[in-house]
Amino acid sequence: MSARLIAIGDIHGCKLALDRLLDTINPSPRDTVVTLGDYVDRGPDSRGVIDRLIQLGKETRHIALMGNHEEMMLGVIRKQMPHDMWLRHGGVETLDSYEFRGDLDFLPESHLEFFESLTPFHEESGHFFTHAAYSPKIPLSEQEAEMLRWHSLHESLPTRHLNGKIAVVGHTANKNGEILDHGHLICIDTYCYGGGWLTGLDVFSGATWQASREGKLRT
Ligand SMILES: [Mn+2]
Repeated sequence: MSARLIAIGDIHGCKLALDRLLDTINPSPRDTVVTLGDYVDRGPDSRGVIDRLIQLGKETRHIALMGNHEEMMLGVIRKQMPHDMWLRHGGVETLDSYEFRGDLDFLPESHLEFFESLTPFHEESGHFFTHAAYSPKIPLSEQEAEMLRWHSLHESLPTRHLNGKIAVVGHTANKNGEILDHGHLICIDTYCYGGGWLTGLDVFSGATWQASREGKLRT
């Protein structure tokens, strides 16, 4: 089997969905899996999701992007941001999953290492990957965090990036559960925590996999 380049959308604590998706995709050491960020918050088991992603890095080549939710959480842990915005956006569920008792030091060392290793974008062959969006006329290495991690496609849809490659992003939830494909830009946030699906996409073959928050595969 030839190596695959697989993107996985916004997980948001949906561990059962992630388990089912990875069991089905069954990535090999020769495959690459790019997770697009927003691993934590809103869903029930952020801690379990991070455990599984750390394990994934031992099974395949795993590229883990940072989402705006990891940015918020790290901002609070590093005391660089007030906590209220994070808590309003699902941080309470993350703290519950870590059995938070009031100490900001709640992350296990391996998890802190994982969060600190997250990357802002990934570029490979004819594709590039960001959490949310990008500025089409600015090189990827010079993009603002605001565009990479916060920009909603409902506000505006970027035109093709100057690198000519196809963008694969998450962040803007497609609440109907379907992948949004504009040709030059594909959004695979299909609203898993809210009743849609967690989506995996092999960008070379176009193969897709989807699993629900309860861990049921879409057939
Ligand atoms: Mn997001």
